Amino acid sequence: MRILASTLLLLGSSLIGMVHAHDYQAGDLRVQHPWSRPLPPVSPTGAAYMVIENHGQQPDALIGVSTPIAGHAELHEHVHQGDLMKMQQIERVEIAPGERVEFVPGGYHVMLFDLRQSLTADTAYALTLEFERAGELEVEVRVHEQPSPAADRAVHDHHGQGHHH
Ligand SMILES: [Cu+2]
Repeated sequence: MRILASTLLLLGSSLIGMVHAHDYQAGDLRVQHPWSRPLPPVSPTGAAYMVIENHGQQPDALIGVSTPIAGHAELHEHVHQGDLMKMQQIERVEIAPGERVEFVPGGYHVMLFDLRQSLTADTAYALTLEFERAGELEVEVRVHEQPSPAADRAVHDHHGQGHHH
């Protein structure tokens, strides 16, 4: 009985942590679960991912990123060039009203250069997002392996299907 109770407590707090404690709001924008993959300490570069939703009536755009743990941070996208995938810097990422933009491995990402702190699993760092309308928002990026993509994606796909037919 005692084991069951503590298991439920643990499960409950981790769910709360995922759904509530790690979302950020700036005006009509919601930033969900910023995260980075752990990397070996020697790695000079890294990347950060998140989901940004625009719940307002006005378009907005992510136009800048910075963090104390990197000498330099850029917005990047992956583009296909024939059979090759390469990444390149972009000036801005538009977030239209009602839209959900995912920063994921192989897609949009925040690129970190000249890391001053290694991306060690179970640590976190501050990242400042600069939005055209909503202004600056500081979020905490958590370092861990890809967050249970199966469970996450199932929810998102279901969500998407409901809105796209
Ligand atoms: Cu990149």
